[in-house]
This record gives sequence, C-alpha cells and structure tokens, in this order.
Amino acid sequence: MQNWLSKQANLVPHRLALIAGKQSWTFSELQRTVYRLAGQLTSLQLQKEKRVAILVSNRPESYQLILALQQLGVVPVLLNYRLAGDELRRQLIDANVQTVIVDDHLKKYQVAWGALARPTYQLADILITRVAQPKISQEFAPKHVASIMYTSGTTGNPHGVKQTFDNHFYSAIGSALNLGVAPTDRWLCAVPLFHISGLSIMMRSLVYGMPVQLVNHFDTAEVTALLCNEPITIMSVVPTMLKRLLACYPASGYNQLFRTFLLGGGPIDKATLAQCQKMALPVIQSYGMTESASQIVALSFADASHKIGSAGKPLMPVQLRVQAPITQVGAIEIKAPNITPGYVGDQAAFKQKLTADGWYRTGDLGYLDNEGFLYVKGRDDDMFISGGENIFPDEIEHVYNGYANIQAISVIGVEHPQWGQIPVAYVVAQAGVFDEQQLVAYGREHLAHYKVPKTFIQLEKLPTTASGKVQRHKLRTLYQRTFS
Ligand code: S0N
Ligand code: AMP
Ligand code: MG
Ligand code: MG
Repeated sequence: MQNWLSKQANLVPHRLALIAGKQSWTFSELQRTVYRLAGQLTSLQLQKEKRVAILVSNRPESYQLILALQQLGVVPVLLNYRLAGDELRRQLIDANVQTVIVDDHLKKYQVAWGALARPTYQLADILITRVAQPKISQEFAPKHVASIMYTSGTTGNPHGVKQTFDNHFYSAIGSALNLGVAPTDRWLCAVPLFHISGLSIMMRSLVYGMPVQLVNHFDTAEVTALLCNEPITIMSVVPTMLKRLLACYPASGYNQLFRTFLLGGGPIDKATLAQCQKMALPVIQSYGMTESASQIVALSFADASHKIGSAGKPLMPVQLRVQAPITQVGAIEIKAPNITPGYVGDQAAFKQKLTADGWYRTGDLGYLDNEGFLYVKGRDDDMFISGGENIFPDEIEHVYNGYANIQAISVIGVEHPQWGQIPVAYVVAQAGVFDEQQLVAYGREHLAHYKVPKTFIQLEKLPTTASGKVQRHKLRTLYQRTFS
C-alpha cells in the first residue's frame, strides 16, 4: 500500500488532520511537519526496521514523532510513562532498542537508564537540530511492524506486542464498517498514545482521512468543554473516564454532531450503562486488546440500547469462538487479520497462546447469547484492570519479595467505584508488624503507582493448596467477608 500519510496528503490536503489546543494541521501541513521532523531524526543515524523507544505524552510533537518514525521505516516502541524506571528499563532491554527519545518533562527517567548505554535524546533537542533530507518510505508494507507496545499478561513480565500495518488497517476497517465514517467526523483522543486505545485513533485518521483532536491529559472539565464547543463526533473512553464525564454531563448535551463514546479497555458496571441510557448519552461498548490492535467486538448503533452489558458482535474481519456451549461461560478465542504476529522478546510465550488450529487465546472468559452477542465475564488468570491499566498480581508480588521482612505476599484485585478494581495485598511478616507507609514507598520506587497495593493486610499465614500454591480465591472471599 502507498504510505498512508502521503496518500491522505494527496487525497484531502486541505482537510484538518490534527487539532491540539489552539494549533491545527491539515493533512498537507501535517505531512510537511512530519517530513521536517523525519529530516531532523536523520542526524540520529537510525537504521530502518530497527526500534526506537519513545517516552512521550499526548502532545502534537509526540504524535508527529510517531508518524515521522513510521515514515522512516523505523519501529516506534511506545512506553507507558506511568511505569517505574525498573519496569521501563526491562522493556528497553527486551525490545533491544537502538535509541530512546524522551519528552522534555519526562527527563527524570534518564537517570534510571544510566547503565543501559543506549543513546537517549530529548525531543526538544531534536526539534532544533539541522533538517537533513529524509529517506521517506514510499510504501507501508503490510507485514512491516508499525508499532510495539507492552501489555501485562498471563505470566512474568509484560510482553512487547508487535502491531503491523496490516493489523492497524484491518482494525480501522472493522471499526469503520460498524460505526461508519461521516465526512464530518472528528475523533477526540484523550486516551494515551502509548496504548492501542490512543494509537488506533491516529491509525484510523490515516486510513479514513479524519481529523483527530488531541488532548494532553484527561481532565474532566476540559474534555467536557471540548465535547460541547468543538465539532467532535466520537471519543474513545475507558470506564473510569466515562464515569467522570457522566457526573458532569451538561443538561444541554454535547455539540450537535457528537455521535458516540467508544467504550473499551475493561469491564463496566450495568448501573453506569443504565445511567447513560437514561440520559440519552450514546455509548458503544467494545471489547479488544493490544494484541488485536484495538476493538474486535463492538455493539452497533442499532443494538446499543437493547443489548446493554454485551460487548457486541465480532467485527467484520474477526472470527470469535467460546470454548463452551451457547450461553455458557468459556475461554474466548479469536482469529483475525488484526491479531499480532507475535511478541518482540518471548516468541515462545506467544506461541503458547495459540491453539493447535491457530486461534489466539485471549485469556478472557465470556459467553455468546442465542443471537451471537458476546458477554465478557472475567479472566482465566488473576489479571485485573484499574482505570484501563492491566495489573498482574505476580509482578507486584515479585517486587515485594525483595522487601526485607516479607515472608509471603499475595495480591488480589478488589472492586472500586472509580477505578473498576484496585490492588490489595495480604502479607505475612518474618517478624513484628509492617509500617504500611514504608511498604507503599517501596512499591512506588519499583512499580507504576497504580500497581502499588492500596491496602496491606497482615496475616499469620496465607491459605495454600497442599502443594504450597497460594489460593487467591480464598483471599478474595476473606476480603469480601471482612469489608462488605
Ligand atoms: C483514567 C486516567 C485518565 C486516570 O488518570 P489521571 O486522572 O490523569 O491521573 P493522573 O493525574 O495521572 O494521576 C492522579 C492519580 O491517579 C493515579 N492513577 C492514574 N491512573 C490510574 C489508574 N489507571 N489506576 C489507578 N490509579 C491511577 C495516579 O497514580 C495518581 O495517584 P498518585 O498521585 O497517588 O500517584 C488514566 O489512568 C488513563 O488514561 N487510563 C486509560 C488507559 C487506557 O487507555 N487503557 C486502555 C488499554 N487497552 C486498550 O487499549 C485496548 C482496548 C482499546 O483499544 C480501546 C479502549 C478504550 C476505548 C477504545 C478502544 C478501541 O478499541 O479503540
Ligand atoms: P490490554 O492488554 O491492555 O490491551 O487489555 C485488554 C484486556 O482488557 C482484555 O484482554 C480484557 O481482559 C479487558 N477488556 C477489554 N474490553 C473489555 C470489556 N468490554 N469487558 C471486559 N473486559 C474487557
Ligand atoms: Mg493484554
Ligand atoms: Mg488527573
């Protein structure tokens, strides 16, 4: 396929492509700006097909940086700035990056990478270097990796998911065939570009020739004002964002062109959905993951109101099956051209997730109703989600096993009205009692803040099986009995 940015700059040069605060770029202006940045990146001697890690927030310069790397055929590895230095360092090593580019206000991380011996650049410095002639890729090869991002899953450390141009293309088509693409569409991106929720908006923009309104940081009042005053038609949200927006929903509604929220990234309670319906706030529920380059199942506008609680039907290019009879809960498996070809480091871990006949095991549990609508009901492992961020208990326990005086620890996810779920730890001390503040401080040093248990509950011993494995389900029951 022709390079998607060149294509849109040719098809719709004067259409808006990116809006951020008071700044905006048409497709033709975006192309010029991105080429200029690609020319500046040339001085870093980046090699085609190799990886460059970027640690950036949702600023227009970061958006253009991702595009510029793709224009050069270099693979951006998108890092989550909420992670701790240790976690990021592991990802840099795992992805074997040639260079790291950091947004100016995220400089503190460079200290943590001191020993990595990878050249690290500030984006601001690159933006003032000499502009050389860039070698722009004329084509976006379908199997070429367009992006890599990390997601926590079943075992061990997070996996770096490769997303090819084909993956993004089929994902964008599946979304378009369900939601439609209106000539007036403008998609609000307040979800992070380092998650597929955010990056998929950029990739759809390139496939559809559609403007993206970019927000640096999700602020409820600011986003509400934008939804009222700007011609925004669609916004991607995780449940935490939807709940915050709902609490501030103006009686007069949003701007007239607003079509829907695209809701994904984790389970939502029925009460919130019912409230949206009562307030006539359009919400399209969806189900997807990093490994499928965003939504693979979504409700249609026609079904949204009478299938509340369902994630919808598999989108156009997606096949989905549940390992259980209709209406019964089983493992959700998918097969689609938008599924990743694999992980960067651990190929074996990815192969283990494929069935003998080549379907991808999502790790999620759910059922299909008689009409083929999917209901997601939980996980086959202990992973849980807080505010759209995956949390894997093993990762937290592993970190705390390095803390003096901890004899044993087990982490569970418990319900929380704002975040969906939050981590709570049961701990056994080698001696005496713990100082909870010190436990929190230790966690914050080594883990993303959202992974640090909100409560530590001391026990004499943890419930285990005969073979010594901790029984988390017993801890969940214990928590419920104690606190509800
Ligand atoms: C919800 C967000 C915006 C909350 O962050 P906020 O309010 O900006 O927090 P900060 O100001 O940075 O910090 C304040 C305190 O809050 C803590 N905190 C921040 N985030 C979390 C969290 N997630 N859980 C718990 N606590 C959190 C901070 O630590 C801080 O506390 P202190 O001061 O004590 O440190 C933010 O979390 C956010 O942006 N979440 C969204 C992430 C996301 O997009 N996830 C989706 C991942 N999944 C996918 O991408 C696949 C699905 C998908 O593609 C999709 C998803 C949604 C919609 C559409 C799609 C699609 O298919 O297209
Ligand atoms: P990630 O690995 O960050 O891309 O997160 C993807 C995971 O989020 C999925 O595997 C599910 O566990 C969860 N998820 C996404 N959408 C939904 C949904 N509609 N209902 C329940 N869980 C969801
Ligand atoms: Mg995942
Ligand atoms: Mg905030």
